[in-house]
Amino acid sequence: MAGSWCALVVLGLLVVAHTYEETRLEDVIGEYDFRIFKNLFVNTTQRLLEAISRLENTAAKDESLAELKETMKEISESLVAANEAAIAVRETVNNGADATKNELKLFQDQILLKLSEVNVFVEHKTKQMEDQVAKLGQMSVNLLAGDCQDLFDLGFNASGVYYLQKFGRQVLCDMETGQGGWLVIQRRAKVVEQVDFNRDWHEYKAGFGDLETEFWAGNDFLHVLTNQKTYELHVDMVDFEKGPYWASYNTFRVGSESSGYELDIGNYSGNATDAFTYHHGRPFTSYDRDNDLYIDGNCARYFSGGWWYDRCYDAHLNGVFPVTPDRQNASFITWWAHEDGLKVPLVLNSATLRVKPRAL
Ligand SMILES: [Ca+2]
Repeated sequence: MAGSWCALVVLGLLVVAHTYEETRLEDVIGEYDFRIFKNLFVNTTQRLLEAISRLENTAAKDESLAELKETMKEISESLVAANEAAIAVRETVNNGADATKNELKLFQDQILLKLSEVNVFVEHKTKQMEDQVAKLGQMSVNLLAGDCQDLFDLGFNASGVYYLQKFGRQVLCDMETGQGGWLVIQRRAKVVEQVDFNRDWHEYKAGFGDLETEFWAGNDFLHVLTNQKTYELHVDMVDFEKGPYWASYNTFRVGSESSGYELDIGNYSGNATDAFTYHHGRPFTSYDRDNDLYIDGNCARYFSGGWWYDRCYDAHLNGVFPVTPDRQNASFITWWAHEDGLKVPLVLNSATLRVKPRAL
């Protein structure tokens, strides 16, 4: 539509020129000057038309940016040339009769008005194209975003749910804690509608729950996610009596399904005691797939919830919330801590696991 409008404007310019050609301009400024002016004018409008047509047809992709800039340069030159032509005509007849001068002044004003309209259109079009190119540029980078850190680096600094095109899935990003760029892989909270974490192998493989409340990101995703770069893991927990605790691991990687999603975890720091390293090297166990080291049974059946059980756990963040928290019964969502030389369980009201690429 904009292209048609513009073509009309240019056609209008040609009509104006043609009208003057048939009336008095030629007589006033002389046939020679008029021919020079007319050629210049027709040539200029023709170049404008071509440039605008190219602008309309330019595919909005990265490599078109150079072409777009070249087109804009041509249009800009055309506008300058058209204006110079008009000034030249006025100067040619500067000594003519007042009536003629007025007529030419009117003609030049018309040209300038039309040209300014074309200029506005071209500016608008340029802005539109630049926006498109910028958007496409961002999209193509977005396609490569493999985690929340990548998104953060692209300028997405608000926490919330994002779509990772690379994996075709939504993820929850924490862009505020620490330096931001955290991808939340698990969340437990006491909410009105608790998510059941007592799931089978395939459900843990695919992931389940609600990113807004409680969820497990999925073992397949954990595998591909944590094998892109070297990731660190941060655990936030809140004990029902003692308040918040944290544990950080400089290494966190999950193996492929053929390894049983074997856990590679290490280099603890925090205030919660290192309970997770106990699970290093263990494959995942769900109630329907026993990969644990407990000979007499399946840890996921005993304690509910899939996990990297050993014999059975020091940390178990996929367990159930006790109806009444009780430190004597650590069969629930638990993290074993050492306090005052004693091994005591933290009994949790909430837990969050989040990862980000380890800083170099
Ligand atoms: Ca077993």
